[in-house]
Amino acid sequence: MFGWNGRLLRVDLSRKKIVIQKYDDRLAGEYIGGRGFAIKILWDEMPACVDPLSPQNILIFAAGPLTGIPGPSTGKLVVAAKSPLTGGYGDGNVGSLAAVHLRKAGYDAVVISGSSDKPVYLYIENEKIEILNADDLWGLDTFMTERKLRERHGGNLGVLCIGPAGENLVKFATVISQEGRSGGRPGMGAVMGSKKLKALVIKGSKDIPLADPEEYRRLAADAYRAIKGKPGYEFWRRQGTMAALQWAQESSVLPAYNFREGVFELASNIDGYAMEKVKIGQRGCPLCNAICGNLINDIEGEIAELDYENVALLGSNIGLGDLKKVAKLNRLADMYGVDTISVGSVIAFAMEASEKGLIKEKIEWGDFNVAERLLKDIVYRRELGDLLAEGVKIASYKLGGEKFAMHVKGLEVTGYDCHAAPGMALAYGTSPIGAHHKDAWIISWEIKTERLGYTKDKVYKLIEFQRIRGGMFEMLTSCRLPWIEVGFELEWYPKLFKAATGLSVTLDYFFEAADRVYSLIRAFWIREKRKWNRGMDYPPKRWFTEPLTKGPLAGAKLDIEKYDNMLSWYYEARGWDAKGVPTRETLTRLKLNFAIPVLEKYVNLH
Ligand code: PTT
Ligand code: SF4
Repeated sequence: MFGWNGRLLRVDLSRKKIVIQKYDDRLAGEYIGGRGFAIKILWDEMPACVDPLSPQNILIFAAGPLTGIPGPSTGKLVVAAKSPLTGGYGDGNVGSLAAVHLRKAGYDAVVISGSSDKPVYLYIENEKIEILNADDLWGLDTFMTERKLRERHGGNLGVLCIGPAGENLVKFATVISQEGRSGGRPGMGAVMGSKKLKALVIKGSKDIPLADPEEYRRLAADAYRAIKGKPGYEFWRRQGTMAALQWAQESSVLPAYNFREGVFELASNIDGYAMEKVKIGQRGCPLCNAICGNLINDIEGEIAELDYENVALLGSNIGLGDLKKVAKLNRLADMYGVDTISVGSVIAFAMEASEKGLIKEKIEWGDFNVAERLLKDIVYRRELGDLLAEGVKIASYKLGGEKFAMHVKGLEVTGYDCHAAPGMALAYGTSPIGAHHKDAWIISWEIKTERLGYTKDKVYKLIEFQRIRGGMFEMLTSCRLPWIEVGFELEWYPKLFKAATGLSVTLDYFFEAADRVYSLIRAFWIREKRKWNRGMDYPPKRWFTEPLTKGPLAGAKLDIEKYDNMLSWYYEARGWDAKGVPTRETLTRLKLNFAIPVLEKYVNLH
């Protein structure tokens, strides 16, 4: 086997048992890596309907066959588990030296089951695997944790860790690396916390087996050059994802005031150009030559890293138009290990709930001090923060306000308002983890084409994006931004894949595996929820019921019947029935026959 290491590292924290396991070639051939490995392992090994915060949940860190091999943006891995926020499949993609070291240590994934009774961290150095005491790390923020572990074990290694949010089981706690890379929005940090696992420290020194190392090196060097030569490269290095803010404002899709509006009167204070004026540096993931994390000094003079989503959700969406204050909220989220998008969304929800009298406390839009206090109260589960730490869906059940609870399947919506973007609304509705744009950021294409149309073309384009982004990139675990943002062609990936694995494939190979993974993730949701209906694939009510009142698209809202039509076309194109359940024919075609007897228990399979 080339490209893949062919080994999984299994750690049972309850029994303190460590096993290095060779896996079947078919797992690599049919599921490739990353998200593909994660869903297959969860399906096969996690008992149905377990509490996501119980020892029976399985936490997986999975890389792909290109991960860690010097080549464009291969320094990332997928972290996955059953989500405590949604109760369905959850994952995230985090850039980290840990991804590189995991592969150099000779593993493609770490599979963690059980839970420890005392705080521990996992130390992996090639074949030396230890479960070490973490009493002195418990309670520390993620910056401090990583610094301490580096002091203890040396600098040349990778760390993935949680902060107090993960320890306190905040449902949208994430896993953090390198003081600013964050992954696992649907509460992967809380799953780690429930296992009392503070960190993974990974140090690898082996060569990753390559089918044609010379060819790989040549291709990778050409590929890096190709990225650098793209016309958009220089601007990307200047602004990174922050360039999206001005575009979002001009396109009326910038979330403002809990997604009530798509424009924000103070947008120019927090956009990419405002950021450039105070930018002090850049940070990024390993093995990337298009690094995109923008560093500025926050309101306290501390270094903070900014991305579009963070600024949209902790800025315009809570009515805050001061970049240095937004940067402080962003830094705190990274330090405590909590997702910026969900925390911004629950704060916005609290502001609107206060405005509407659902909670007594006066919480004004744009009030930085209250936002900061709420963020800390969420992390430490104090007072109202304890409820908000459950996510916007549960908070709205308890407080009222379901009409303005901005989530899909329990995961809070990322940075794109969809009052006037039906294709993006469908992307959120059908994303396999809840309202995330990572699988299909169709909105830019949609705005350039027939923006307000509810067309079959849009549905097909959406599936094409899901195959590329949610499929190929999440299985390879390579960063998709050089492709979508800088114009690095997709055709490079089968070439790099061949030099790494020796397998000659076309892009269709990745897309077929993507379809398999999408249908298996859907089967997982049905198994865990024990029922399914099309309502699960709907975006938040607000976009159908309350039109935009500001900006050039004032008056726009989604049409529910037309959305429902698009959803039917989507199901048909995926080979799912009218309720969104994969049919027997689809499951058989995608080599998922093993899911048929399981699904038959819960739904009427067609
Ligand atoms: C991703 C989500 C995003 S999407 C952002 S900003 W973005 C937020 N970033 C957070 C953060 O920062 N700190 C924090 N405490 N919480 C955060 N939550 C939010 O998490 C990230 C980049 C970005 S920046 C994007 S688009 C791309 N995402 C990729 C992806 O999903 N897959 C892939 N193959 N490549 C990707 N490349 C880009 O990576 P989640 P990162 Mg992220 C500070 O994790 O759970 O998927 O949510 O990983 O290493 O930080 O890189 O405008
Ligand atoms: Fe990381 Fe940005 Fe590079 Fe992607 S483009 S690998 S997110 S630094």
